Amino acid sequence: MISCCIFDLDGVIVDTARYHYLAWRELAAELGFELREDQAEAVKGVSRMASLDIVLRAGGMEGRFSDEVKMAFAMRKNERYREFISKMTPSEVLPGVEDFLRDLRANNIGIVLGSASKNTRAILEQCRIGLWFDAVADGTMIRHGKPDPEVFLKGAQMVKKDPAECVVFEDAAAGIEAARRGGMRSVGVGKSPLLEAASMRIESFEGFTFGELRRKLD
Ligand code: B16
Ligand code: MG
Repeated sequence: MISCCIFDLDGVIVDTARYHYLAWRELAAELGFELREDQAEAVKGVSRMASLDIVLRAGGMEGRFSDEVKMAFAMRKNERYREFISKMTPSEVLPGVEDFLRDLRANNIGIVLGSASKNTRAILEQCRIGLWFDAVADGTMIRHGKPDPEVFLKGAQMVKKDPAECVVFEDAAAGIEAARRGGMRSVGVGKSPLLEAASMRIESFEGFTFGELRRKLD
């Protein structure tokens, strides 16, 4: 049985990965190295500080800075990222997402957001999609980032749903693993080969229906 769908934000509802990349790339340039897009792939779904470690490693700079300096780097990156997301519009909600949410609503299925991002509220507001969600669990509420299941378990708890009845939609391997550890099924969204551990996969939400989800997973 499926009674609740939990959605990751970045890469599932909207494509903010591009803005994360641009902001990290600027930080890397300030530090004197070029961050390639394929190197930034690994920050998807990972918390801000863990992402910073990945970026520093890409530049061969891991272990060089104190925690204080690293906090300042992360803050600078986030300020730049906030500038990018402050210009987002509802047109950036990914194709098919709102139709699928409408379908879930019509079938009386819980709709929850589960994101590692501390900027979740700003993005939901900017793209005017916040009202779809019965509950929002985000990076401001948790202590352990994905692949720990905390953010998804928190979301399920907020709407009083049993994890076994929840399906997580994720674009990142860390999120698929978090769903598994939380006892939830998962749908890998996108083309990445890293999503093969998901219970099922879709390339995008275009044309996808709750009926198909139920047929494949129930
Ligand atoms: P912030 P998700 C994740 O969001 C992003 O995929 C990841 O790249 C980012 O580092 C993380 O949020 C933290 O974001 O710096 O805004 O707090 O995919 O879990 O929705
Ligand atoms: Mg994501």
